[in-house]
Amino acid sequence: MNIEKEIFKKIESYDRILIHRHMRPDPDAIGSQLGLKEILQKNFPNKTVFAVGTKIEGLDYLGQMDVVEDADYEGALVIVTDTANTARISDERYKLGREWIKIDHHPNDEPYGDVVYVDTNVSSCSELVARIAFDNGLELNENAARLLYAGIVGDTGRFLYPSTTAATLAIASKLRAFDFDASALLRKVEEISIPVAKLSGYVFQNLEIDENGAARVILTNEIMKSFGVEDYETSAVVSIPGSIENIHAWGIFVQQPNGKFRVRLRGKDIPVNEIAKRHNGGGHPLASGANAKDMVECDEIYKEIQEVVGRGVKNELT
Ligand SMILES: [Mn+2]
Repeated sequence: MNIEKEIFKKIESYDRILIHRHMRPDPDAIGSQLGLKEILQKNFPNKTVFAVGTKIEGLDYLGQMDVVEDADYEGALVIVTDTANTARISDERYKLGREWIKIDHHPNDEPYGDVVYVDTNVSSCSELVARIAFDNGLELNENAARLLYAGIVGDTGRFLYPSTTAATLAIASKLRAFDFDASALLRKVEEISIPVAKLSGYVFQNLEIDENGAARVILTNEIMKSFGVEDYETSAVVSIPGSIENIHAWGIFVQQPNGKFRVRLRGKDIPVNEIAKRHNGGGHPLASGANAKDMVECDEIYKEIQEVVGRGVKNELT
């Protein structure tokens, strides 16, 4: 059976559907989750649909999570969007449903769920949800279009990254035809606070760049405290090195309250996800996350970035 048909068969057979997404959400996690919720509510008005997950810091303009009880999962269908592995699912109660479905665009290293629908060729999970909706003749409303558009904009860096295809733009165009203020939405997606603006200055000033174009910056607890910035706000500075000439790949090392480091790895044109996998993480070829227990491991990771960049640059030249 066609996988989309299989998903709709499941959706049709349940009265209650709970949609989860990943921890530390970004616009694509929220956009795909809440966009799907809007679409299901509009097209299946007799079903109860909830969006579940921890409070969404800084993304309130997209929407809110629902408050649910454990009992709501009884005999219910769970759908998880934009989440590569179960460890990253926000709110562990996803386990309480009767059946579950994975809808995602990350490499399918952990194919969890009764139905697994992963397409790594789309820019974002929001693009995938929109495509499913359009291809199956589902109706959208303004808010669903706004949410999915925000997700696509977020994951493509405003249509900058190579994951932006002709199909992405065709879907974005269909979404944009709905009556919402896309300009105001994009400004909101890109908006940063004054403390984060000042932290951005720090990143530009202190970025270590090697001769091949590998780069890193380390944001210790002390530095973040001095700027009055919380961990979740640092996502806004991750793309900064990508705007600098000759930089190919980089890492942003953010210390956590427990002293360990969360590492965001990015490549402009050189994959970094193998490095992430070696250090307790994973993700897309050009956008991954890893973990480092201390400064020694941070240095190891940076060395590995330097190696892949060095190799990449050399291959280009020979
Ligand atoms: Mn995504």
